[in-house]
Amino acid sequence: MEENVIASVSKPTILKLGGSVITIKGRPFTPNKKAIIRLAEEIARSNVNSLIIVHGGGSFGHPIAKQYEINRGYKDPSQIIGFSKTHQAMTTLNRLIINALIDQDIPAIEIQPSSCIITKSGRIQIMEQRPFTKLLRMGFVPVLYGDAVPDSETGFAILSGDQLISTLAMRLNADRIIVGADVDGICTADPKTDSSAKLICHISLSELKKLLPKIGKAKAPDVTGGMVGKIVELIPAIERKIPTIIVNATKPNNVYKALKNENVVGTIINKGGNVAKSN
Ligand code: IP8
Repeated sequence: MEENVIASVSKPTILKLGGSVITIKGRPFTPNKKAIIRLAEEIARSNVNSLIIVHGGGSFGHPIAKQYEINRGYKDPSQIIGFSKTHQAMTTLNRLIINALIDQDIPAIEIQPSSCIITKSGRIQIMEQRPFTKLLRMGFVPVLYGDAVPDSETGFAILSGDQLISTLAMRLNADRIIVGADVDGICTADPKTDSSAKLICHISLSELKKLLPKIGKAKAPDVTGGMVGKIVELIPAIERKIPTIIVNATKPNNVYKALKNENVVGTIINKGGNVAKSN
């Protein structure tokens, strides 16, 4: 396709589909097929122009990465096959997402983080983004995922989908970040262990930083840090004024509403604390 027939570029929306939404977290290598199909349908219905999707590892990437201690870096030759298996698990999950999206006529295209990213001690150091930004401009929907990636200091590392969304949002000057999680948003305490926890609809970055110690860590074998890890990763993008909303993607229509910029139950985080939308 020639440059002059490429659709005009608007700032992309970055959508994260959490691993606990698209897989059954306690059961290794078990996709939540119903959720995947529903989310693909919601994404298609929203008809968002310029979209990048990033998904998490859930019960595919995390248990195997943990078994081979991939997130500790290369220590022993026996881990090499574990790196391959972790990546294989992620591509298997990615295939299910891509298939569901294409079934909805969304021109989804897999982008393998392990082939275009090198981290340095777990942080993105090199990212070759030209192929997928070119595809994005042509109207494709790049689909990336948390992955086992080469690392210039430690040999290899686990790159979380959350670090990816934040980095992509900053590098591509994203319009917004939508995080589809398995909770309603950020609460005053950990909603999975504390029944008095209340949802916070809007929060500023400074308030969020104060609240972080009270928010729970993931219980499932999550090598990248659960909700706290998620939020810490988002901070640099929010600091650059990229509005971010966390919604419960296990509940039908939340991702659709967030993509359409409609009112939706969730937590909006922004740098200053004042945003247009409320619940
Ligand atoms: O679920 C981690 O991605 P996340 C992916 O977004 C792997 O933290 C390979 C464990």
